Amino acid sequence: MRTRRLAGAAASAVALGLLTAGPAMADDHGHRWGGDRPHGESWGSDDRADRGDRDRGASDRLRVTTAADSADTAPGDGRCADGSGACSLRAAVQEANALGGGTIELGKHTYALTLGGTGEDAAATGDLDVTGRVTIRGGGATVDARGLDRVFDVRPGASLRLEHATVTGGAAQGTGVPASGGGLLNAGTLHLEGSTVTGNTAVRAGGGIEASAGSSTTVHRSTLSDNATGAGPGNGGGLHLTGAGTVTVERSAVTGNTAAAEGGGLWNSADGTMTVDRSTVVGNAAGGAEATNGGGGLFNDGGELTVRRTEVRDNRADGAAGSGGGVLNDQGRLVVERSVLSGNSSSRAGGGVEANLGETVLDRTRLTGNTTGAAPGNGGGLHLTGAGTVTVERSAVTGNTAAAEGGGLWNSEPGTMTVTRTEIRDNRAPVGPDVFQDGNGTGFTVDGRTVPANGS
Ligand SMILES: [Ca+2]
Ligand SMILES: [Ca+2]
Repeated sequence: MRTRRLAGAAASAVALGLLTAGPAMADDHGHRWGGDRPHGESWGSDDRADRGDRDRGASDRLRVTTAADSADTAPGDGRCADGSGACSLRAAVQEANALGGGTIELGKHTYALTLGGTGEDAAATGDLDVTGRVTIRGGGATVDARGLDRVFDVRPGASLRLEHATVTGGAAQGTGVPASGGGLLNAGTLHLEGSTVTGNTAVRAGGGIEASAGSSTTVHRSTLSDNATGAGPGNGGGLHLTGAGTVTVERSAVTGNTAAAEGGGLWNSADGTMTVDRSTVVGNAAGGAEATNGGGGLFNDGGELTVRRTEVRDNRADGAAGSGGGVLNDQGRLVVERSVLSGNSSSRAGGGVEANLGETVLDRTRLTGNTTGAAPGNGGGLHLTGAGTVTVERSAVTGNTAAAEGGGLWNSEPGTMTVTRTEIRDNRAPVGPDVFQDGNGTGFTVDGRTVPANGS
């Protein structure tokens, strides 16, 4: 098998030569993450939270008694009370802030924000500004900003732990930071537990969540769905990170979010560290028209992005030259492990993954059924632009389609693409159905054999 020449029959030779690597990856993969689908699990209470709350004692517990939106009459007096003596969510946040922190308990109701006034940072009007260490036990509550402002604003140095609540109806408007984070803006520490951020919008970035420089954000057993960014510039439909910060998305679902430019689901910054583990990133879309726009599911703007035991499916980079239907790694480091990227699509290149320079690693990952359209349509599974490096090991590249070249994998002329122990078969393209080497490049090897240039 290994003595066969690739030229002219690259597809079949590669496919046959690599079949031996397939079963190990498939078994490993199926075993590792089959039981971790977020939607299959109930939102059980978090043991750590329960312990921490008990330790704090009851004095800082604030039980909300009205769904009305009203301000606390005297923040810091130890009483959560509006003018009528009731404890509203806003009054509880104000009181907790004034005390340095506290635990707020909601009921299974809708708490609508009705006190308008954006740009105020003490929770008196507009969004609910968190300036202390606050835990909100949602108990199935919905907090709806009804479009008057975003919902929560976690200020620098503050922390918010939001459990079992839905955040919706938020709108971040204007320009710059105020136009970011439709549902939540986090400049401190944010932990979402068993919560849903859905139906929020931001003009600039972070339709669901904007994580500011220096922040730490954890999304655990939670859902980011149907959030959107507008066109200013429109990055990170579900979540966007600006500057240095960390974002961890675990056992969560990122679905149906849209970004006008980049990162329909999630967008990572040049100085950011983002990890997505045991999650689903499904049905998101990014509409940017440039070749470096896109990343329907995820966009990495030069930072560190790790995707592990995660399903990235049916995402779209549908702008004119949009690339990276599943993921676009723009000059950063992307590691995808034990994951599945399937059914993603792009207009220009990289139906599954577009790598623009940078370093991209796919390990024990299945790239299947991805497509790239006719603009020009290269690299149905994965496409590398420029002098980057791509490593694919113990993986499968099957059933992907490109309108022009490289149905499975497409390597640029100066690129280095190293593929080992990977099953490559049943991909389709007019030229190089499984693999394609552009120009006179010699950097594309499959199990040590150089893929001949098809583009020369
Ligand atoms: Ca008070
Ligand atoms: Ca406010």
